[in-house]
Amino acid sequence: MTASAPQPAESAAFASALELIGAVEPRVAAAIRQELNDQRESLKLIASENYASPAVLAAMGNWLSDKYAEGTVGRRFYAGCQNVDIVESVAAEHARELFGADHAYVQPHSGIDANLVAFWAVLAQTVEAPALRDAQARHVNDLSDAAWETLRRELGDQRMLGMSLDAGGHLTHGFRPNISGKMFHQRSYGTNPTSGLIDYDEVRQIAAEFRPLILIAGYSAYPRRINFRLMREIADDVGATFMVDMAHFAGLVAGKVLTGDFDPVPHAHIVTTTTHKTLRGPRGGMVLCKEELSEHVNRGCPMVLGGPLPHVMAAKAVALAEARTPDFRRYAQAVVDNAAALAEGLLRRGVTLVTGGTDNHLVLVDVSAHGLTGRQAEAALLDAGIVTNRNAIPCDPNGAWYTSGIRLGTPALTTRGLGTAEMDAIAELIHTVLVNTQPAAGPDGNRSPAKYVLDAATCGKVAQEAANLVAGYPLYPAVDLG
Ligand code: DSN
Repeated sequence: MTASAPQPAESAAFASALELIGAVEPRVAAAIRQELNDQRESLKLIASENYASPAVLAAMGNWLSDKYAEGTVGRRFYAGCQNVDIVESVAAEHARELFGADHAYVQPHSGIDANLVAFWAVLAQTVEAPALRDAQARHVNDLSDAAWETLRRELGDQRMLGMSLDAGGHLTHGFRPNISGKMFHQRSYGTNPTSGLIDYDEVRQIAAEFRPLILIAGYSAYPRRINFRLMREIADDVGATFMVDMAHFAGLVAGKVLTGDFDPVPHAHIVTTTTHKTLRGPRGGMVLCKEELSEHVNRGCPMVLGGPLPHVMAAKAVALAEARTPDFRRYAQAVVDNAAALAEGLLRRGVTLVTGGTDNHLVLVDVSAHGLTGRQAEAALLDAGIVTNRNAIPCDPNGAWYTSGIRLGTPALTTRGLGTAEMDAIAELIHTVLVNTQPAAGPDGNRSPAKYVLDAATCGKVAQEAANLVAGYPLYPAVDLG
């Protein structure tokens, strides 16, 4: 999305849409307009966010939204789904071809939903549970309480092994606050305390002891590649199903930056993802799997999903078509190059990074050396116009709320066209904020994990430089709303 002149068609399309909306509810039209302005002005380093193309956005705003289409292509619970069938088939075809998957299911509304579809598919395929087959064969609303009770009994004690939350794993990989933590008994593997890297021997040892039904790999805050060939070997040794949640790095797989041992699709039995992060599509999810799991995956709706969102599936089809182009490959490589440049810039200035660097799209900064919590660093950076999010680091003494880390990611700024020189400039800005922010006392006089002081002059100077940086790389340059 590098600089180009406003295009009359794109500008007119979005301006007309806003006019229509504004005639009914002006506050909503104003908020949409303001969101564009805010995003244009923000130096966004949230590792899980991106900017979808105007074509992807436009695919979501239309009458496909009006259609109910529970079931899947060829097996709908509603009549009149011929156009939804086309959209869903095209998205699935692109996904299969792009990722080299046997099967693609493009209905999940989010990453959590995609994971739930995958968990239930694995349970249905591997656990002898007639009640589950029965549940899948009907509409979920038709199940009696007694049927659910039987189902729970039959599923029994199932186990999942995933990456620990503070090492960068995800809540939906069997942790208590998520339903997966209630469906499965969970154990985690962490990272080596010295290198910060996954210790595959440790994973092997825990898997041998714990014997999980599902071994899951994937992360939301691990700045390194995972060797999926090794993980699959470990799963095979203990008879586990190997699942990968590639939500964060799907765009790097699509863009052929992650290949061979680092491409999950050939190695995993089942792969889930979101479509809005590095993949740069609409907000949503997707499941890819081997043929033997496809029938169970296709029962995701109505087993665990509400009615599909045909307009979002249309946008997924558009985004996946975009991801098949040479341009997208260049983009994926630039995301990783930019993350490396950001990491090098921070390291050169003495900032501590978990694992000492990155080889994917994200960087995890340990801010404890600056005497700060992640929450203080996140807020001070935001004051200075730099949008990040706080994140726990391995064995974090400040827990998941205040944390000791901030997570930085390059997918969004790379979409705007910023390159490695700008990443070095951003490293300078981040370093300036970190060294000039001091923890402050709370109302009781004690040091507070949330309060901080950043002098106004430094804050203003960094904010101005951040604004200048993004101003040079206009967002949605083809859209001029007047
Ligand atoms: N919320 C996503 C992230 O920021 O990584 C993961 O679900």
